[in-house]
Amino acid sequence: MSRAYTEDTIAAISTPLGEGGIGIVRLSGPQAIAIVDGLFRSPKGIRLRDAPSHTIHYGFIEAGGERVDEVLVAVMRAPRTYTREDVVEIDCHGGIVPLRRVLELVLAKGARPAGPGEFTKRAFLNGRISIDQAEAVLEIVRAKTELGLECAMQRLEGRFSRPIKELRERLLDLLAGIEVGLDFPDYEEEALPRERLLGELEAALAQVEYFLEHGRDGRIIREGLAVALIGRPNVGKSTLLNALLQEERAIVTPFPGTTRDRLEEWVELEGIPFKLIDTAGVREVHDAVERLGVELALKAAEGADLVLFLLDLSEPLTAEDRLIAKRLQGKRTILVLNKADLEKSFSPQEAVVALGIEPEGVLEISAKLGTGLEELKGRLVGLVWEGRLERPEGLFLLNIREKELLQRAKGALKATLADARAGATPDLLATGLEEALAILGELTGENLTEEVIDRIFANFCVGK
Ligand SMILES: Nc1nc2c(ncn2[C@@H]2O[C@H](COP(=O)(O)OP(=O)(O)OP(=O)(O)O)[C@@H](O)[C@H]2O)c(=O)[nH]1
Ligand SMILES: [Mg+2]
Repeated sequence: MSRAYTEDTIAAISTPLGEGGIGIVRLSGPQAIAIVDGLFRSPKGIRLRDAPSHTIHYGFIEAGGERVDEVLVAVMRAPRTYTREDVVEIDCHGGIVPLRRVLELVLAKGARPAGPGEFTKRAFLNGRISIDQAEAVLEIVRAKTELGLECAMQRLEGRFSRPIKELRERLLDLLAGIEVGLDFPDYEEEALPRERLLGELEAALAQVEYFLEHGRDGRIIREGLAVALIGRPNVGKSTLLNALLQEERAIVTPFPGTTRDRLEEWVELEGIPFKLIDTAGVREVHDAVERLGVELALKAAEGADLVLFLLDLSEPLTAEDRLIAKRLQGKRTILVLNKADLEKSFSPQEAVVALGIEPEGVLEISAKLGTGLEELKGRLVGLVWEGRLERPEGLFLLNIREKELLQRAKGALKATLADARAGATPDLLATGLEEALAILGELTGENLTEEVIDRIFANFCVGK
């Protein structure tokens, strides 16, 4: 599979553009060293083609006798490189214009512009990393939070692919055992005792289920938990948003109907990203624009993972509060009683009874003074972990593709186990196991089709 990819040499600017334009032009492929050698002049007369692997050289990129940029060039020879091919990195210092010019020059000398993620794709195709490690590279590039980054790093280290590979090995052994039984029916009992077959299948199923279970929070860690702030006008939604963000992000006024549009902001609590959504106050309205805002607010509530339903403690409950309570039926909700710094008009119990809701929790806060906020934050974090006091290191970030494959692997293993229990023929068991193996092979990248590979790498940016 790797041969086609080692024929040409690719090049790209590997650092984000902008900010002074200092950056790296990276090349990978059999011509990488020769191409750069043709453009590089060292004051000491060093030729890159003679340079030992993993050395850095100071000099200039020149074209037509003219200096284009002052550079440091790193020479890394296959196979101990990112792509397992010859890799050259030109560290440019002159800014964006010379950086572009250097790239043009290496392209003119025969390199081809790299596609998105093509360096990482080569690392994968040349067997240096597994597909989930490649995806981890992508995740690291995009990681929004510390925890997301940590999980991505763990994947890069093979935390997920290694146990799947081991599982595959064990199933391959099992299949071999079954096939011995197929080829030599007389030895079947010796080759693979029934208890071992059942035990192995059960263990494999349990492991796949473990991955599904512990990968469940992957989306939350990567994308954040969406929390909508809902309430009638003037209860203090925007004030609470600002207090949680610790900045004046949303406009707050004493007048009802201040927020017209939904506003999204990210806040990180104990490493978990929360997407806070401030919304327009919900009330009976006649103005078309405002009605739109109200509908948007209720839509935000529907789409959110959790709703903070705000009430104003300083005023009696209103028809609007009841209307909102009705619309929030069945939604995971924390009831937030705001303005606790003022004289209270009702108790938490009274509110719950009057509104007829079953919230995950009821908290009294003062968004204005900041009291009760720590408890609210603790509640948010606690809900994410849902009492399964699993440490973050125990989690796997699963993307949709992996989840789907795990589900399918689970189905195949379950069916095979049921067959085995029912005393199915070795033939049938072998077919079931082969199916599970093929699915697991897709997970580790051993069985990926060209199309899937291209789709995965298309998500990368050029230069990675
Ligand atoms: N005393 C007191 N006043 C508060 C508190 N929180 C908010 N307020 C005040 O209540 C008023 C409305 O606050 P906002 O945050 O704009 O309320 P909102 O729910 O976003 O209102 P809309 O955007 O109109 O729906 C402002 O005058 C705030 O200063 C609080 O905890 N205590
Ligand atoms: Mg507001």
